[in-house]
Amino acid sequence: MPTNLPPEALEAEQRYRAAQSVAEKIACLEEFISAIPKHKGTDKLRADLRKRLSKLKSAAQSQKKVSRQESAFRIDKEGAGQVAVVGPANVGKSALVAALTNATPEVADYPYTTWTPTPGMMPMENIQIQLIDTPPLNRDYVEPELIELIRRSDLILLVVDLQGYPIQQLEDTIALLQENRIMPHHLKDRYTERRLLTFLPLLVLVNKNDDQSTDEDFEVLCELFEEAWPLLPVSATTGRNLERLKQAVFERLEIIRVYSKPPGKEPDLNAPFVLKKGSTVEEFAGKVHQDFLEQLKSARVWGSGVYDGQMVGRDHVLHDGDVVELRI
Ligand SMILES: Nc1nc2c(ncn2[C@@H]2O[C@H](COP(=O)(O)OP(=O)(O)O)[C@@H](O)[C@H]2O)c(=O)[nH]1
Ligand SMILES: [Mg+2]
Repeated sequence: MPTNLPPEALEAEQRYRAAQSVAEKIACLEEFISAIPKHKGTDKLRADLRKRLSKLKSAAQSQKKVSRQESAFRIDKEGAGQVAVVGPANVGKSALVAALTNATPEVADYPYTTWTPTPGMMPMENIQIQLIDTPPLNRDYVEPELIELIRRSDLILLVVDLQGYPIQQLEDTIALLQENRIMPHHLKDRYTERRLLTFLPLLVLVNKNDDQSTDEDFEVLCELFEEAWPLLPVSATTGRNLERLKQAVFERLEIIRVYSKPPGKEPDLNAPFVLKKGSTVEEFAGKVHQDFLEQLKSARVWGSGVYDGQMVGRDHVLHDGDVVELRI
């Protein structure tokens, strides 16, 4: 670095070196470059600094792209499944996510406490399922990013308030989802033209069923809706039926847990591999390791529908709780 730079250039250089953010660095570097006198002795320095400037600018560009992807509504899937907890305001979505997961979304008795989605992990026996607390779904304004979040999820938990207007809440929310081409999976047969539709399993949580005093209200709701919708009465406040809720979520995700057993050793029953229901030995092998998938010679299974340690082929269908020994 030539030492014969004018003081304003040296000052600009110092500011550039002290800059914290990329944007600040770019601004200071531009200032620094323009403060350097243009002559042969500074040609190389100016060329080097301009190169650095263009690198910084492209870094800033890609940072922008990344932050667009990192919208609060884009939540990476974690655990055995991603479950969107949706519904109108004040029905107890945040309270349920707080009661079931490690997350601490704000719960309050006025509407619109929740503006951005909050994910949390719900333990279910030996696996973890991701629940996402979401802002209220209502007709005044439907946030397109919220619809896309729901569309990407594996299961919808539609929450209604038994002490409020559960019938209306259920009908309105279903209508809103359907208008956005998100359809309950159990009604798939009704649709012949399915190309633009997303079918998702759905479970209705009838929240604020705190104790026996509201059971009758739930019975009424059942008479109206039981045939059309799977309803589960719960209470975030008293914890009523939350264990049943976890089981129901696991079942509706249609997943199975399969354990890998190294030859001559015991399987690790705390570390299941999670697969879609109906998965085969081959698909399990692919989950365990690419090498197993390619070089699988034989497999033995302990579990449902087989005798202990039975040899099976690649297309043998596995069940929840099966133990598999892969050999290559
Ligand atoms: N009695 C009763 N109140 C609840 C229950 N769950 C939530 N609440 C209350 O309902 C209000 C709204 O809850 P919140 O979780 O913020 O609703 P959200 O807008 O759907 O997220 C709060 O005052 C909660 O304390 C419940 O199971 N029983
Ligand atoms: Mg909320």
